[in-house]
Amino acid sequence: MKATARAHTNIALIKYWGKRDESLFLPMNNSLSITLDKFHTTTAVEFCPCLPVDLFIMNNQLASSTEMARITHFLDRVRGMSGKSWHAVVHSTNNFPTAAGFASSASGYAALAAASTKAIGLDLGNKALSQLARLGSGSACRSIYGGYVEWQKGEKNDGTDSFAKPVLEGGDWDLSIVSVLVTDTPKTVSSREGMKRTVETSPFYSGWLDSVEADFLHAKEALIHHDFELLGSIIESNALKMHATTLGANPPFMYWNSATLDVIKEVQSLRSGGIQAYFTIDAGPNVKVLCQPKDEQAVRESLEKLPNVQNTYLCHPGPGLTYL
Ligand code: FM0
Repeated sequence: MKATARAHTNIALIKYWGKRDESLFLPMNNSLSITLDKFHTTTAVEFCPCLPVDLFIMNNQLASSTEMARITHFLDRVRGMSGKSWHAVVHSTNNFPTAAGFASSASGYAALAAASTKAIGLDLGNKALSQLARLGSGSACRSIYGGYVEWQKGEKNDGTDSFAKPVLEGGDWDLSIVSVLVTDTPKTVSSREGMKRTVETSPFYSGWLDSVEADFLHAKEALIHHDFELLGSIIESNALKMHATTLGANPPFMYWNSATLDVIKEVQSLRSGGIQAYFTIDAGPNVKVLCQPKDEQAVRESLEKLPNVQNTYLCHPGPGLTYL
Protein backbone atom coordinates (compact mmCIF):
# COMPACT_ATOMS: atom_id res chain seq x y z
CA MET A 1 0.00 0.00 0.00
CA LYS A 2 2.37 2.63 -1.28
CA ALA A 3 1.99 5.77 -3.41
CA THR A 4 4.10 8.78 -4.31
CA ALA A 5 2.86 12.25 -5.28
CA ARG A 6 4.39 15.61 -6.08
CA ALA A 7 2.93 19.08 -5.47
CA HIS A 8 4.35 22.54 -6.13
CA THR A 9 4.49 25.55 -3.81
CA ASN A 10 2.24 28.53 -4.44
CA ILE A 11 2.46 32.25 -3.76
CA ALA A 12 -0.60 34.20 -2.80
CA LEU A 13 -1.63 37.14 -4.99
CA ILE A 14 -4.57 37.83 -2.69
CA LYS A 15 -3.66 36.61 0.78
CA TYR A 16 -5.41 34.11 2.98
CA TRP A 17 -5.12 35.94 6.29
CA GLY A 18 -7.29 34.90 9.21
CA LYS A 19 -9.41 31.88 10.08
CA ARG A 20 -13.07 31.72 11.01
CA ASP A 21 -12.57 28.15 12.27
CA GLU A 22 -9.14 27.06 13.43
CA SER A 23 -9.64 23.32 13.65
CA LEU A 24 -11.22 23.09 10.18
CA PHE A 25 -8.86 25.69 8.63
CA LEU A 26 -11.76 27.76 7.34
CA PRO A 27 -10.62 31.16 6.10
CA MET A 28 -12.16 34.57 6.67
CA ASN A 29 -11.61 35.56 3.03
CA ASN A 30 -11.26 34.26 -0.52
CA SER A 31 -7.68 34.08 -1.83
CA LEU A 32 -5.85 33.74 -5.13
CA SER A 33 -2.47 32.24 -5.97
CA ILE A 34 0.02 31.13 -8.60
CA THR A 35 1.46 27.65 -8.37
CA LEU A 36 5.20 27.85 -9.08
CA ASP A 37 7.11 25.60 -11.48
CA LYS A 38 10.43 25.64 -9.66
CA PHE A 39 9.72 24.43 -6.11
CA HIS A 40 8.04 21.20 -5.20
CA THR A 41 7.66 18.52 -2.54
CA THR A 42 7.70 14.82 -3.38
CA THR A 43 6.09 12.55 -0.81
CA ALA A 44 5.96 8.77 -0.63
CA VAL A 45 3.55 7.12 1.82
CA GLU A 46 3.47 3.44 2.71
CA PHE A 47 0.88 1.98 5.09
CA CYS A 48 1.79 -1.24 6.84
CA PRO A 49 0.20 -3.35 9.64
CA CYS A 50 3.76 -3.91 10.87
CA LEU A 51 4.15 -0.30 12.13
CA PRO A 52 3.20 0.58 15.72
CA VAL A 53 3.31 4.37 15.01
CA ASP A 54 3.65 6.72 12.04
CA LEU A 55 7.15 7.67 10.92
CA PHE A 56 7.92 10.92 9.13
CA ILE A 57 11.21 11.38 7.34
CA MET A 58 11.77 14.89 5.98
CA ASN A 59 14.70 15.45 3.62
CA ASN A 60 16.27 12.17 4.82
CA GLN A 61 16.04 13.08 8.51
CA LEU A 62 13.61 11.85 11.13
CA ALA A 63 11.23 14.74 11.83
CA SER A 64 10.83 16.37 15.25
CA SER A 65 8.10 15.13 17.59
CA THR A 66 6.03 18.27 16.87
CA GLU A 67 6.14 17.67 13.10
CA MET A 68 5.45 13.98 13.63
CA ALA A 69 2.36 14.81 15.73
CA ARG A 70 0.98 17.07 12.96
CA ILE A 71 1.46 14.32 10.37
CA THR A 72 -0.19 11.71 12.61
CA HIS A 73 -3.13 14.06 13.21
CA PHE A 74 -3.50 14.45 9.44
CA LEU A 75 -3.14 10.71 8.75
CA ASP A 76 -5.79 10.02 11.42
CA ARG A 77 -8.26 11.83 9.16
CA VAL A 78 -7.17 9.72 6.18
CA ARG A 79 -7.50 6.54 8.27
CA GLY A 80 -10.94 7.71 9.40
CA MET A 81 -12.04 8.22 5.78
CA SER A 82 -10.83 4.78 4.71
CA GLY A 83 -11.87 2.74 7.73
CA LYS A 84 -8.33 1.31 7.98
CA SER A 85 -6.15 1.75 11.04
CA TRP A 86 -2.66 0.98 9.73
CA HIS A 87 0.22 3.33 10.43
CA ALA A 88 2.45 4.71 7.72
CA VAL A 89 5.98 5.68 6.90
CA VAL A 90 6.12 9.03 5.12
CA HIS A 91 9.17 10.14 3.15
CA SER A 92 9.05 13.74 2.03
CA THR A 93 11.65 15.68 0.06
CA ASN A 94 11.69 19.33 -0.95
CA ASN A 95 13.70 20.26 -4.04
CA PHE A 96 14.54 23.55 -2.28
CA PRO A 97 16.19 24.16 1.09
CA THR A 98 13.47 24.14 3.77
CA ALA A 99 15.19 27.04 5.52
CA ALA A 100 15.40 29.10 2.34
CA GLY A 101 12.33 31.10 3.17
CA PHE A 102 9.90 29.38 0.84
CA ALA A 103 6.68 28.03 2.27
CA SER A 104 6.84 24.26 2.24
CA SER A 105 3.64 23.52 4.14
CA ALA A 106 1.49 24.21 1.04
CA SER A 107 3.32 21.81 -1.27
CA GLY A 108 3.92 19.44 1.66
CA TYR A 109 0.29 18.91 2.65
CA ALA A 110 -0.94 18.85 -0.95
CA ALA A 111 1.52 16.05 -1.75
CA LEU A 112 0.72 14.24 1.51
CA ALA A 113 -3.04 14.39 0.87
CA ALA A 114 -2.60 12.87 -2.58
CA ALA A 115 -0.03 10.20 -1.67
CA SER A 116 -1.68 9.08 1.59
CA THR A 117 -5.19 8.72 0.17
CA LYS A 118 -3.94 6.82 -2.87
CA ALA A 119 -1.76 4.56 -0.72
CA ILE A 120 -4.66 3.65 1.57
CA GLY A 121 -6.87 2.81 -1.40
CA LEU A 122 -9.11 5.90 -1.60
CA ASP A 123 -9.77 7.42 -4.99
CA LEU A 124 -10.44 11.12 -4.36
CA GLY A 125 -10.99 13.79 -7.00
CA ASN A 126 -9.22 17.14 -6.88
CA LYS A 127 -12.02 18.88 -4.99
CA ALA A 128 -11.91 16.34 -2.14
CA LEU A 129 -8.10 16.41 -2.17
CA SER A 130 -8.18 20.20 -1.91
CA GLN A 131 -10.49 20.00 1.11
CA LEU A 132 -8.28 17.39 2.73
CA ALA A 133 -5.02 19.29 2.07
CA ARG A 134 -6.66 22.37 3.64
CA LEU A 135 -6.88 20.45 6.93
CA GLY A 136 -3.08 20.21 7.03
CA SER A 137 -2.38 23.83 6.10
CA GLY A 138 -4.85 26.24 4.57
CA SER A 139 -2.72 27.39 1.65
CA ALA A 140 -2.11 23.72 0.70
CA CYS A 141 -5.62 23.49 -0.74
CA ARG A 142 -4.45 25.73 -3.62
CA SER A 143 -1.39 23.61 -4.47
CA ILE A 144 -3.58 20.77 -5.76
CA TYR A 145 -3.93 22.75 -9.00
CA GLY A 146 -1.42 24.31 -11.36
CA GLY A 147 -1.51 27.79 -12.88
CA TYR A 148 -3.71 30.46 -11.27
CA VAL A 149 -5.93 29.19 -8.48
CA GLU A 150 -8.63 30.59 -6.22
CA TRP A 151 -9.64 29.29 -2.80
CA GLN A 152 -13.29 29.99 -2.20
CA LYS A 153 -13.74 30.50 1.48
CA GLY A 154 -17.20 28.93 1.66
CA GLU A 155 -19.97 29.78 4.08
CA LYS A 156 -20.79 26.48 5.76
CA ASN A 157 -19.62 25.56 9.24
CA ASP A 158 -18.55 22.06 8.21
CA GLY A 159 -16.14 23.33 5.51
CA THR A 160 -17.69 21.31 2.67
CA ASP A 161 -17.83 24.41 0.46
CA SER A 162 -14.29 25.62 1.24
CA PHE A 163 -11.86 24.40 -1.42
CA ALA A 164 -9.69 25.62 -4.27
CA LYS A 165 -10.38 25.60 -8.00
CA PRO A 166 -8.46 26.69 -11.09
CA VAL A 167 -8.98 30.17 -12.53
CA LEU A 168 -6.56 30.07 -15.49
CA GLU A 169 -4.10 27.48 -16.75
CA GLY A 170 -0.47 28.58 -16.50
CA GLY A 171 -0.14 28.30 -20.29
CA ASP A 172 -3.00 30.75 -20.78
CA TRP A 173 -0.90 33.60 -19.44
CA ASP A 174 2.80 33.26 -18.79
CA LEU A 175 4.06 35.60 -16.11
CA SER A 176 7.44 35.67 -14.41
CA ILE A 177 7.91 35.53 -10.67
CA VAL A 178 11.33 36.49 -9.36
CA SER A 179 11.61 35.03 -5.90
CA VAL A 180 14.04 37.15 -3.89
CA LEU A 181 15.84 35.61 -0.93
CA VAL A 182 16.95 38.19 1.61
CA THR A 183 17.39 35.83 4.57
CA ASP A 184 17.08 32.15 5.39
CA THR A 185 16.73 32.69 9.13
CA PRO A 186 13.48 31.07 10.33
CA LYS A 187 10.80 33.64 11.18
CA THR A 188 9.86 34.14 14.81
CA VAL A 189 6.08 34.42 14.25
CA SER A 190 4.61 31.63 12.09
CA SER A 191 1.85 32.49 9.64
CA ARG A 192 -0.53 30.42 11.79
CA GLU A 193 0.27 32.35 14.95
CA GLY A 194 0.51 35.67 13.09
CA MET A 195 -2.93 35.47 11.53
CA LYS A 196 -4.50 34.33 14.81
CA ARG A 197 -2.96 37.18 16.77
CA THR A 198 -4.01 39.66 14.11
CA VAL A 199 -7.64 38.46 14.01
CA GLU A 200 -7.85 38.57 17.79
CA THR A 201 -6.09 41.84 18.55
CA SER A 202 -5.42 44.11 15.56
CA PRO A 203 -7.83 47.05 15.12
CA PHE A 204 -6.71 47.08 11.47
CA TYR A 205 -8.08 43.58 10.84
CA SER A 206 -11.56 44.94 10.15
CA GLY A 207 -10.01 47.17 7.45
CA TRP A 208 -8.50 44.06 5.90
CA LEU A 209 -11.88 42.34 5.81
CA ASP A 210 -13.58 45.45 4.43
CA SER A 211 -11.34 45.59 1.38
CA VAL A 212 -10.11 42.08 0.60
CA GLU A 213 -13.19 40.88 -1.29
CA ALA A 214 -13.00 43.79 -3.74
CA ASP A 215 -9.26 43.09 -4.21
CA PHE A 216 -10.05 39.44 -4.88
CA LEU A 217 -12.75 40.22 -7.47
CA HIS A 218 -10.64 42.86 -9.24
CA ALA A 219 -7.56 40.63 -9.30
CA LYS A 220 -9.60 37.80 -10.80
CA GLU A 221 -10.96 40.15 -13.48
CA ALA A 222 -7.41 41.33 -14.22
CA LEU A 223 -6.28 37.71 -14.57
CA ILE A 224 -9.10 36.81 -16.91
CA HIS A 225 -8.43 39.91 -19.07
CA HIS A 226 -4.63 39.55 -18.87
CA ASP A 227 -4.39 43.10 -17.53
CA PHE A 228 -0.94 43.04 -15.97
CA GLU A 229 -0.83 46.60 -14.68
CA LEU A 230 -4.15 46.20 -12.91
CA LEU A 231 -3.20 42.81 -11.48
CA GLY A 232 0.15 44.11 -10.25
CA SER A 233 -1.26 47.19 -8.54
CA ILE A 234 -3.95 45.16 -6.75
CA ILE A 235 -1.67 42.42 -5.50
CA GLU A 236 0.90 44.90 -4.23
CA SER A 237 -1.73 46.84 -2.34
CA ASN A 238 -3.25 43.63 -0.96
CA ALA A 239 0.12 42.48 0.39
CA LEU A 240 0.73 45.87 2.02
CA LYS A 241 -2.67 45.77 3.70
CA MET A 242 -2.02 42.30 5.08
CA HIS A 243 1.33 43.38 6.53
CA ALA A 244 -0.23 46.56 7.93
CA THR A 245 -2.56 44.46 10.10
CA THR A 246 0.45 42.97 11.91
CA LEU A 247 1.60 46.39 13.09
CA GLY A 248 -1.66 46.88 14.95
CA ALA A 249 -1.58 43.49 16.69
CA ASN A 250 -0.90 43.03 20.39
CA PRO A 251 1.95 42.34 20.79
CA PRO A 252 2.81 43.94 17.44
CA PHE A 253 5.03 42.16 14.95
CA MET A 254 6.55 42.72 11.53
CA TYR A 255 7.72 40.20 8.94
CA TRP A 256 10.01 42.60 7.04
CA ASN A 257 13.64 43.42 7.58
CA SER A 258 15.63 46.25 6.08
CA ALA A 259 16.50 44.20 2.97
CA THR A 260 12.78 43.65 2.37
CA LEU A 261 12.40 47.41 2.14
CA ASP A 262 15.39 47.66 -0.22
CA VAL A 263 13.64 45.26 -2.59
CA ILE A 264 10.36 47.20 -2.35
CA LYS A 265 12.20 50.44 -3.19
CA GLU A 266 13.98 48.81 -6.12
CA VAL A 267 10.68 47.56 -7.55
CA GLN A 268 9.25 51.07 -7.27
CA SER A 269 12.27 52.53 -9.03
CA LEU A 270 12.03 49.91 -11.79
CA ARG A 271 8.49 51.11 -12.37
CA SER A 272 9.57 54.75 -12.48
CA GLY A 273 12.01 53.67 -15.16
CA GLY A 274 9.22 52.16 -17.24
CA ILE A 275 9.54 48.47 -16.31
CA GLN A 276 6.33 47.00 -14.98
CA ALA A 277 7.20 45.01 -11.86
CA TYR A 278 5.15 44.52 -8.71
CA PHE A 279 5.98 42.88 -5.38
CA THR A 280 4.16 40.63 -2.98
CA ILE A 281 5.33 39.31 0.39
CA ASP A 282 3.99 36.35 2.36
CA ALA A 283 4.48 35.81 6.09
CA GLY A 284 8.24 36.40 6.07
CA PRO A 285 10.88 38.87 4.88
CA ASN A 286 11.46 37.42 1.39
CA VAL A 287 9.85 39.14 -1.58
CA LYS A 288 8.32 37.81 -4.79
CA VAL A 289 8.40 40.17 -7.76
CA LEU A 290 5.93 39.72 -10.59
CA CYS A 291 6.77 40.89 -14.08
CA GLN A 292 6.20 39.97 -17.70
CA PRO A 293 8.57 37.47 -19.35
CA LYS A 294 10.05 40.19 -21.63
CA ASP A 295 11.30 42.05 -18.54
CA GLU A 296 12.38 39.11 -16.37
CA GLN A 297 16.12 39.37 -17.02
CA ALA A 298 16.21 43.14 -16.42
CA VAL A 299 14.20 42.75 -13.20
CA ARG A 300 16.34 39.92 -11.94
CA GLU A 301 19.61 41.71 -12.69
CA SER A 302 18.54 44.87 -10.91
CA LEU A 303 17.45 42.91 -7.82
CA GLU A 304 20.65 40.85 -7.73
CA LYS A 305 22.68 44.04 -7.56
CA LEU A 306 21.21 44.92 -4.17
CA PRO A 307 23.83 44.22 -1.49
CA ASN A 308 21.44 42.46 0.90
CA VAL A 309 19.89 40.14 -1.65
CA GLN A 310 21.29 36.63 -1.17
CA ASN A 311 19.77 34.95 -4.20
CA THR A 312 17.01 35.17 -6.77
CA TYR A 313 15.02 32.32 -8.33
CA LEU A 314 13.14 32.80 -11.56
CA CYS A 315 9.77 31.04 -11.60
CA HIS A 316 6.79 30.71 -13.90
CA PRO A 317 3.36 29.18 -13.39
CA GLY A 318 3.77 25.48 -12.67
CA PRO A 319 1.72 22.28 -12.73
CA GLY A 320 -0.75 20.81 -10.28
CA LEU A 321 -0.50 17.43 -8.55
CA THR A 322 1.29 14.58 -10.22
CA TYR A 323 1.62 10.94 -9.16
CA LEU A 324 5.00 9.31 -9.61
O1 FM0 B 1 -0.62 31.90 1.41
O2 FM0 B 1 -2.32 28.05 9.56
O3 FM0 B 1 -1.40 28.22 4.97
O4 FM0 B 1 -2.49 33.02 1.19
O5 FM0 B 1 1.18 32.82 3.14
O6 FM0 B 1 -1.22 26.44 8.00
O7 FM0 B 1 -3.47 27.40 7.48
O8 FM0 B 1 0.76 28.63 6.26
F1 FM0 B 1 1.16 35.58 3.64
C1 FM0 B 1 0.59 34.74 4.46
C2 FM0 B 1 -0.42 31.18 4.65
C3 FM0 B 1 -0.53 32.63 4.85
C4 FM0 B 1 -0.94 33.90 2.70
O9 FM0 B 1 -0.82 30.53 5.82
O10 FM0 B 1 -1.44 28.88 7.43
C5 FM0 B 1 -1.38 32.85 1.73
C6 FM0 B 1 0.08 33.47 3.75
P1 FM0 B 1 -2.15 27.64 8.16
P2 FM0 B 1 -0.67 28.96 6.05
